[in-house]
Amino acid sequence: MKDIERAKKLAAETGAQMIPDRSIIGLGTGSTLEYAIKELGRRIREENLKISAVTTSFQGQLLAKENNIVTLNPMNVSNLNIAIDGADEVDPDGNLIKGLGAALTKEKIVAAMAQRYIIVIDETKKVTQLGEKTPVPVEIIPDALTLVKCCLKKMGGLSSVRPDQSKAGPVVTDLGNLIVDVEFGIINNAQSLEQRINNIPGVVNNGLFVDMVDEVVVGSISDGQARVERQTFQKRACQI
Ligand code: A5P
Repeated sequence: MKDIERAKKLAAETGAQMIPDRSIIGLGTGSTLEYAIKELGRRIREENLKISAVTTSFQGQLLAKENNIVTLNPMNVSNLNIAIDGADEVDPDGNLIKGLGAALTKEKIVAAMAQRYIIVIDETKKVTQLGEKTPVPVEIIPDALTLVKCCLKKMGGLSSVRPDQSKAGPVVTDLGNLIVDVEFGIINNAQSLEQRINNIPGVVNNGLFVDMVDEVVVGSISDGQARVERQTFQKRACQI
């Protein structure tokens, strides 16, 4: 296994071990979360853990099923004890860019429902400022494409519709929408940008997650040794 995969797996398994028994949890999406869900499956088998989960994508739903995790309809859940997810960029304040897996809207709903929100990443996801490596993914209703691109341009963002790698045409999200990836360069005020993007008619939500995280678990490999570091933050954003 490559070092980066070992680092992801270590962070994900550490995060999954932080899930308490008898909790209702939120499960994010992506390759790091896949390791976390498998580790939860192991704990259910070996430790007889009793948990149920709200998932954020078809991928998560399928993985939960394969790993004997009971899934719940989020409409029937008022809040979650804890949620765990990956991220594409994490800044020193615990703010995130998410959505390279196109599941950002459901991921943000789950993050807002969770009493504790844990992010698991390998060290390549750490940045000094958001926007260093990753564009901001924005989920939009297809009819609004022209309007949204125009508004984003006025805000200094260069947008492109995300193409699907396996079919001709764009990625269509699990919610039936499009993803526009927007290059803003370095982002100096993520909170204001998150709100301004969400004010554009036709935008469902965007991949900036500001002041939502309680803890980031970072896996790294150095000199062949696997390490894990945990950082905690003061969450301020909405929570139910
Ligand atoms: C899904 O929409 C994303 O927000 C993922 O959480 C994020 O892209 C991290 O994915 P990986 O763990 O695959 O890097």
